[in-house]
Amino acid sequence: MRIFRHFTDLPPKARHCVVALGNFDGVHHGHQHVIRTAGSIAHDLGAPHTVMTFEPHPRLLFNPDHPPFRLTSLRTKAHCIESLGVDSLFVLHFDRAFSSLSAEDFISQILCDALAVRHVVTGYDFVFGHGRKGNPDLLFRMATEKGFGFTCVDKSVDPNGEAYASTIIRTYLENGNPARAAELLGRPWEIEGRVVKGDQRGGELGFPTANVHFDDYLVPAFGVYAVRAGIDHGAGTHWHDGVANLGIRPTFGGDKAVLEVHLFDFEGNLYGQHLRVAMMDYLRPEKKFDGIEGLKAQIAVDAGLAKDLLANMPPPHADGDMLPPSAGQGDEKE
Ligand code: RBF
Ligand code: MG
Repeated sequence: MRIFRHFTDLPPKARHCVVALGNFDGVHHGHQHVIRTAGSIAHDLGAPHTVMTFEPHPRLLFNPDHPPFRLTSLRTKAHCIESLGVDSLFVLHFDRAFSSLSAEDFISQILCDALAVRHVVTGYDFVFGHGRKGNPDLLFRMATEKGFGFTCVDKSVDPNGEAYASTIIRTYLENGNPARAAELLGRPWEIEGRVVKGDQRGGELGFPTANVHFDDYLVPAFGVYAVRAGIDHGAGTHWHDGVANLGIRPTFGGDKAVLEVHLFDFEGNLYGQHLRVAMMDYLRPEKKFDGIEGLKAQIAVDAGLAKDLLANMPPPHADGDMLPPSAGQGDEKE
């Protein structure tokens, strides 16, 4: 998959494409359905299958004080999109200047002039352009006028009747239910970040941890999680089972949230490396202990529980790809 950070001077191979358009934070089941719909149209037309997304998330520009809400880093987003068989990903920088472009100009200058799109696919609730005035109705109208195709993908619900939506997934994560979030995402939720230096206390406790930098992410429920930690290995990922604490470590009077991962059966130094931390299950809230001994004993219990839970879950894919699609996706309207 090629990643373009611009839309001018594109190689001819990337133009005349079918493009799925959206913010796609999470690349959840609903997003996957939009992107796959573009894929099957691209296949039928013999055209390149592309995705266009915006970074940083437009909401950040308009509400800079908004607490972090990101479900996927650009790295994870790109990785997920690539695993759907996409040929090119356009990542457009969303700044003030870009946000002042009207919906009509976005369609005519970017989609038509620069990309020469043959077909556009969006979700039913996608809005774009200055003042968020662009929507599927406008795309339908301008598609006829300009001579490209447009498909609007309806809302789809999971087998329990709940919509695939980023906001719902965020709420599950904030409430300590990563297992349910994973069902809506179509894969476990991951925090991906560089391993930074911690305060070295983990060794003393008998549970050395890798501290993962996670500034921009949504902050899920504080507490202890059963995790799978993935280390980049060439084109693939090596996975290790583990247990993690996400929180402020009240026992030591901390105030800044950190993610500390203890990997089972692993020895080595991870400083500076990228770690993918898939949150598989939530074990308990974080607690303030009276002393180190109580905390140590509790971590041993947590580790045992995490091992048992993980042993009963399907193994991760060695290539780090998403799980295959499942049923329950809605129909699209033309
Ligand atoms: N710190 C706390 O203050 N309260 C906890 O409940 C707590 N639970 C933990 C559970 C696990 C599995 C791990 C690995 C760490 C936990 N910690 C907790 C963090 C611990 O204090 C920290 O790893 C060391 O202080 C090293 O920074
Ligand atoms: Mg949505």
